[in-house]
Amino acid sequence: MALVTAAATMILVEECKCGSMKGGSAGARAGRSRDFETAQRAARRDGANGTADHRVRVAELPNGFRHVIAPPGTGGLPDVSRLHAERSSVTMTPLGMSAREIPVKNGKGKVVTETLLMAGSAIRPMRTAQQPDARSVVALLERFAAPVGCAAKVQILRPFAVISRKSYSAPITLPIGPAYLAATLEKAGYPVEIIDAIGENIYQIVRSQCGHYNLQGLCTDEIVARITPQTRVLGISIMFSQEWLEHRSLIRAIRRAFPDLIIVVGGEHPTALPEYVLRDCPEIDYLVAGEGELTFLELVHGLIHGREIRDVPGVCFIDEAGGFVTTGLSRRIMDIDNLPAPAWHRCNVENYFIDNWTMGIAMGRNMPIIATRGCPYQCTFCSNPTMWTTRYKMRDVSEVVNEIEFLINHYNANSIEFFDLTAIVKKEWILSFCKELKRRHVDIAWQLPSGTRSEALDRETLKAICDAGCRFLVYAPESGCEETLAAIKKKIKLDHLTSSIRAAISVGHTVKVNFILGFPHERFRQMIKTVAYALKLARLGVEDCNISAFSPYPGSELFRDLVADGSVPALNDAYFRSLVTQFDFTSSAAICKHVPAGLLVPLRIIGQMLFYALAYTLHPKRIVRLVKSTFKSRFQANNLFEQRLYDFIVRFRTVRPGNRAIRSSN
Ligand code: B12
Ligand code: SF4
Repeated sequence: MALVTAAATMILVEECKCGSMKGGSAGARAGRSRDFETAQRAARRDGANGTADHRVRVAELPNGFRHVIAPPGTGGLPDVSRLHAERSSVTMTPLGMSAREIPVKNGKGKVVTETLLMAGSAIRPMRTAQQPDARSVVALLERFAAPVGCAAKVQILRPFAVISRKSYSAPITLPIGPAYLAATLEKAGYPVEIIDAIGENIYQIVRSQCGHYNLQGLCTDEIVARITPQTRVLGISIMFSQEWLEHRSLIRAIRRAFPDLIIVVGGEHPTALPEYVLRDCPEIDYLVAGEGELTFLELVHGLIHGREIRDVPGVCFIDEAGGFVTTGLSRRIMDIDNLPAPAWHRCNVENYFIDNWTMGIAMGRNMPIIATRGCPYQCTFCSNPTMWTTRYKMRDVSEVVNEIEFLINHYNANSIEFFDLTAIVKKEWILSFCKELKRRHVDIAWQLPSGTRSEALDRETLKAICDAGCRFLVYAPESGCEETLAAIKKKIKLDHLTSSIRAAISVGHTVKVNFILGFPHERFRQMIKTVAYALKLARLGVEDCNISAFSPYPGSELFRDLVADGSVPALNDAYFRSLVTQFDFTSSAAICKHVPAGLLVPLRIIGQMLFYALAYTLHPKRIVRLVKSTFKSRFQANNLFEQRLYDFIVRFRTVRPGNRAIRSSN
């Protein structure tokens, strides 16, 4: 990695006592404009030609101010709170933006405007498709194979679930990401194990120390006890940003118990905020940004052989000088059909079947699958453009059906859930998938619970997927207001969506719709349109609806914009806690500029209640069906509402005092 030339000669980077970056040079001290402009130019140039210095530089200015320069690709500014505390006259944003005018106080207390240059592609959604990995999976499995007789073990941890204490529900699923990682390492010959903290103790729910969350699964001590002395590398999957605070504490506890263990994290959250995560939790050694299988394999191989890992694409770390080193996002795997199938034999799959823990409608033995990776769209509230970029890869239809057959034969699976970001993009793909299921007489229910787009879902496709076993279909329009849809770049037409939903219901699908209220720009009347649209869909026969409150997830375009305009002032505990809105109706965290939380929260609750009131009273057969289901020896939910109700009862029984009472976490 090349270092910035001109700027580096003038601005020295050194580690200061507090661990934040401190820079100073004769040139920088001599005059603001020359140094600052030079550094700014250098940062821009190096960002453009891809040779960015991945260090954040802080230029000392003669008036006592500091300018923080984080060239594109660095992931923004770390540790600003400390810099801030050090020199309180300077106002700084918590994350990097390209160039921002900020009001600062000069030495005499007068407010002046300064330009603060910061940038970070890691928090800026990628507008292009990530580079493909030119290397083949098979070749890499060979090239990075474990040394003969390798004794160094790799464990992959999926931590406990972090659920708001006031949550009415929160789905629990099998860990498909870790299962993919384990399969790849196993195929390359490494001794590997998955610690699925949720699956290994699914009925244990403990209260977090801060009192805000319930933690489901193995608790910290139990996870630490599961790490073996032979383990050389511990990979930790961190998916949700809202779980970060508790998972950070867990990582700290693991580090205390195992000072020499190499800790690597990956997943959506670290990918969105790589530098922040590494600096916020120095107990982590390496971070993998983006798609994980091949990068993790190469990293593990390098670590076990004691090789230099600075050039492994997709790896980030803090170097000895305190600089943030990154090789960017991992390159996208092109031949995903050659990736080894998820290593379910390393998880306690059966535990998930006991009380039907899953994302969609539980049918007894639901198992997840992924048929596509990435999404070609760029909705502004979604982190996909940062994590997977716009590169969209579909697996070969016959490979997907092979995997389904395997799950039926080995796990007796009776329902397959697609965890794809947006499963149905290409009509030809889904039609040939249906054809293949029929040709092979694969008789299984399958579901699309994570939400899909409607473009490819015309009557012909809807009929085909229904005939081929699709039992639950989730559309994700997000809004019922065209203006909002345009603002969030959702790129759907409501009339087209409505006719697709109408057709879906008429061919026999159980349909759910997802909405979000409270986008930053939204006005009350626009939100009302969304609620009204939801109610219209209830009348049409849609069975389920989720109205969530907008949360600015790291990695999304809206998150970046809200940081830029100061609406997200700092990445602190309060921010991460504010993200827990999904299954907690009491959460009043709202970032909408025109509608206060006091109005948004009741609107969400009323919208949701009215939807279900209509969905049941206008379709009384559903009430009869629900009553019948409750009298069956094993409850069978007919839609997601009933499924979540069931989950709620199971959790309630689990945590009821006198039964398996909630304990405090350690
Ligand atoms: C299934 C799913 C769920 C399931 C649970 C999934 C699980 N396993 O726990 C349920 C239904 C519970 C769920 C709930 C929610 N979800 Co969700 N969900 C997904 C979804 C659709 C699929 C996840 C998945 O399995 N991906 C496929 C696997 C292969 O990818 P992966 O896990 O990311 O792993 C790869 C890499 O990340 C990396 N990797 C992962 N871990 C590690 C570890 C190491 C060491 C390394 C090296 C690499 C690595 O390598 C893996 C293989 O390439 C994703 C979107 C998506 N397709 O990713 C959203 C997504 C993860 N969900 C999201 C959100 C926001 C939520 C909710 C808040 C509700 C909502 N608005 O949708 C809740 C929160 C729940 C909670 N507990 O807090 C966001 C997360 C954003 C964020 N930064 O937090 C996502 C990204 C969707 C989006 N684009 O907005 N979700
Ligand atoms: S919200 Fe859905 S369609 Fe939009 S970018 Fe994210 S995954 Fe793609």
